[in-house]
Amino acid sequence: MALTLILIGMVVLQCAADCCTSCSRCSYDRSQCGEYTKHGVAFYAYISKDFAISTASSTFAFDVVITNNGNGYTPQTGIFTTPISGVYGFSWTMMAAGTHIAGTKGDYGEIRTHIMQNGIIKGTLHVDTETYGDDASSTGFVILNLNKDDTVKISKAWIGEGSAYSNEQQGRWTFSGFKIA
Ligand SMILES: [Ca+2]
Repeated sequence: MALTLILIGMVVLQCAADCCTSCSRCSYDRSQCGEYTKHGVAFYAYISKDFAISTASSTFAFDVVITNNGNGYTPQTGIFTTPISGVYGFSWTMMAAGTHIAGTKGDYGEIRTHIMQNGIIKGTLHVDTETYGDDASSTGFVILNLNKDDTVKISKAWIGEGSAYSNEQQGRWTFSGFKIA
């Protein structure tokens, strides 16, 4: 009897876990799937300060987290790890500076970025300014089919030059995403 109850309990627990990613496998109450169904999967983060583009690491770590429902985004690495399979939208914004605000010299801000799914390029943005006081900004949006544990990140695609703004006055670098369906 006890063994039967344990086995039933294990099946129910397994069923609950599966139903957060594949509800067709059992008739479990999805309200028990916790935050995935209560608040969806959605994140928004930005970079906290201006920086020299040439010294930026290969993956941008958007260090200030405003929203992180489902805890898919990790600010220390800049990587979103898909908590539940589905269709997702992602947006990112970058801002090149027409000043040397981060201590750079020579040409003003220029940078190209890729949005990567599991290391594969899914989108590209490029900004460039050559004139003092003339800034450049660009925003991209992509829709991706993601499996659980797929990773999405913003990568530096080229060494770049000059400074980047990320502040309250001139604008910020941002990275956001959300589950559509
Ligand atoms: Ca430039």
